[in-house]
Amino acid sequence: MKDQDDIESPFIDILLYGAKDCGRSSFYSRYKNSKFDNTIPTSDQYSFYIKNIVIDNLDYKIRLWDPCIKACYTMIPNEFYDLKNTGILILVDLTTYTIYEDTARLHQFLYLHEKGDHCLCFVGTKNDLVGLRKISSEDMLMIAERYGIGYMECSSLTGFGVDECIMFTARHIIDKYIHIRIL
Ligand SMILES: Nc1nc2c(ncn2[C@@H]2O[C@H](COP(=O)(O)OP(=O)(O)OP(=O)(O)O)[C@@H](O)[C@H]2O)c(=O)[nH]1
Ligand SMILES: [Mg+2]
Repeated sequence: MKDQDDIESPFIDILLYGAKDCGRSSFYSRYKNSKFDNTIPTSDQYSFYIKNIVIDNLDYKIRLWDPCIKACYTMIPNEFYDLKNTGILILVDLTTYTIYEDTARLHQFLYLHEKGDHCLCFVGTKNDLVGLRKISSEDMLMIAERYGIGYMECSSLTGFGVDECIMFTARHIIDKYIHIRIL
């Protein structure tokens, strides 16, 4: 029988979703390397990065996914759907009107996923670009409320909010899926 120390820490899988240039790879790189890289090319294949974290004295492995962009939207790898403890961060570039222009695709995406087994959260990106901002926090909060999911903001350039988005989602996943299985 395995003793407590041998039990492998569970994976928490978090995928970054969003339109081209919404800032997925910069978010990924900030979380991975704790710095901003403005030389990242368009993602043509998916990457993932694993970080060990401790939440409430328990060990977990965060696996962050940066999927590739196909045509003009994120292509979610099939492998992701076979996983158990998953969350999807829907990245919205606050310096464009994409969220208003692409509502059909967003509706379809949320329709496919809201009743699925993923925790969802909107994340407004590039919030350091105050002068270029097109969408206010209030507008984003209203959109998120309409869909019944959470909203956070971040900047991969300054680092503001990036770790918090991951921790918030990880806690949500732990409460929703992992605790339920343990009980
Ligand atoms: N000022 C600022 N620029 C950002 C931020 N995040 C990303 N960018 C810039 O926005 C552009 C797109 O960022 P990426 O991280 O490559 O976006 P992506 O969603 O991975 O793009 P694709 O893979 O091409 O779809 C790049 O020029 C980044 O330097 C941010 O937080 N602040
Ligand atoms: Mg990319």
